[in-house]
Formats: sequence, C-alpha cells, structure tokens
Amino acid sequence: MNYENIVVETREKVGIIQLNRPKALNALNDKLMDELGTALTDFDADEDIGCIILTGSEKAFAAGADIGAMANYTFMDVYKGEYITRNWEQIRRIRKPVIAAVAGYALGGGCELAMMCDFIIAAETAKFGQPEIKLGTIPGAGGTQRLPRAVSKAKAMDMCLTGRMMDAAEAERAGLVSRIVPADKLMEETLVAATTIASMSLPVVMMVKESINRAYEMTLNDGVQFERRLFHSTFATEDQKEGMKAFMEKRPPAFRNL
Ligand code: CO8
Repeated sequence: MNYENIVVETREKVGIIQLNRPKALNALNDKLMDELGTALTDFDADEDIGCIILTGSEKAFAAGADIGAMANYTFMDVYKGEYITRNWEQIRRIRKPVIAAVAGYALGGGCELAMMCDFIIAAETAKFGQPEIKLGTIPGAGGTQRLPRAVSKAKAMDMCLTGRMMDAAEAERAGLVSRIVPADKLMEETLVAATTIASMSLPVVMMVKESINRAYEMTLNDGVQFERRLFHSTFATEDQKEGMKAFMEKRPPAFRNL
C-alpha cells in the first residue's frame, strides 16, 4: 500500500506507523486519518503482528488537527461528519495493543490521538497540550474526557482552560505517560516494549487490553466480574497450559496464539 502521509514498516512481530507530514508538524487531516485507519486495520488483521507502535518525528508527534483545513468549516460541514470527525475513532476499534511513542509536540488532536493509544512512552523532549481554547474551540476527540481520567480534573482543567503545555516530566508525574526515555532511544525502547508484548499470547494480550479498557466504562464490581470471566476463559486456551507448563519446566514458553 502506498501512503502519502504515513510511513508503515514491520519489525518482526511489531507494526510501526510513523506520521509523516513534517512540514506541518504532522498536523492531522482527513487524508492522514484515513491512511492511519487503514494501516491500523491492516496490522490488526495481520496474524504475524502482535503489537503496533504509532509515532511521529523528533519535533512533533502531531501538532493537532490541521488548522488550515479546518479554519473555514461550517457547523454543517463538521456536524454531518464529512470532515474531521468521520474517521477519528478507528484507532479505538483496534484490538491489538497500540503504543504511542511521543517526541516533541503532542498538541490538540495530537495529544488526543496519543491518549487513544493504549499507553504512551515519551521522549524527554515530549510536550503535551490541549491548546484549542486559544483557537476559539475546544478539544473534539476526547481531550476533555480522557485527560481528566489520566491526569486528574485539576490538571485537565488547567491545561484545557489555559492551553499551557505539560513537559514529559510533569506528564509522567501526572500519569499521562508510562515512562520517559532519552530522545535518541525513543524508538529503541518502544520497540523493546512492543517486542515483549508481541512475544506473549496474542489472545491473552487482547483480553488484558479489553479488560483494562472496561475499567473506564464499568462500575468496579461489574469490571471485576468481567475480568473474572476473561480470567476463567484463559483456562480454555492452549497458551495458558503452555505458559504454566513452561514455568514449571523452567524454560521460556512457546505461545502459539491458541
Ligand atoms: N495545523 C496546521 N499546520 C500546523 C499546525 C496545525 N495544527 N501546527 C503547526 N503547523 C504548521 C505551521 O503552520 C508551520 O507551517 P509553515 O511553515 O507553512 O508556516 C509549520 O507547521 C511549523 O510550525 P511553526 O512554524 O509554528 O513551528 P514552531 O516551532 O514555531 O511552533 C508549535 C510549534 C508550538 C507546535 C506551533 O506550530 C503551534 O502552536 N501549532 C498549533 C498547535 C495547535 O493549536 N494545535 C491544536 C489544533 S486544534 C485541534 O487539534 C482540534 C482537534 C479536534 C479533533 C476532532 C476530531 C473528531
């Protein structure tokens, strides 16, 4: 597949998608989001892929939705879903883990896209922000919903109301990112994490993702019940038999995704 706005590659069982509009700091437009949706769906369907990395450039993961493209949209353009809103949710339908590897700016829709991934590994240069208020609009892809869940109401209000950026250290303290790595090690470290995940049993990995995501949608009691049933169902897999047998035989497991 030939893409104009993203670069796609595979490293063993890891699929890598790099946002690639460097002149616009990877500003997200409809075409890019269509391509991203297609690449994610293809990796999700590819039996040889166990984990996906989404990344940008050294300067920007993504500096937001494309302001130039949006500037003259009318309410009807956006409400009817033909522009910007139509293809943003595809990433949420991906069942394999998606790691955001963020260096530089992750602003507006870029911050929201990173938050739609399963976790964020940040270079020490990463900067997160929801500056839409400075443009006379508000976050439109979950910023006002995912940010407070990730970093607390106080910090989310602060960031969305003032439009200020959070650096990597603050983002890690607040729980927005899982870890910070040196900028020149971002892909290397993220690949280690992705390769580790891809070496596990894929159906069990998918259950972990599904179960953790339910924590945001369910009461604690319902969530624990949901988790319990998934836990029970792992005992129907060959990979659970292999994983526990390998432990007892003091050898690495050979999962077959069965
Ligand atoms: N859209 C379009 N172009 C952009 C964007 C953007 N978001 N960000 C940067 N660019 C372009 C600049 O216009 C510039 O282009 P040119 O060279 O042709 O003038 C180029 O990228 C480089 O940018 P700068 O010269 O500004 O670089 P600086 O290093 O001086 O500054 C910043 C970097 C601080 C990142 C600055 O570019 C900036 O503030 N960008 C805008 C950030 C922003 O406001 N983002 C939020 C956009 S709104 C949004 O994301 C809403 C999402 C809603 C999603 C809804 C889906 C359902």
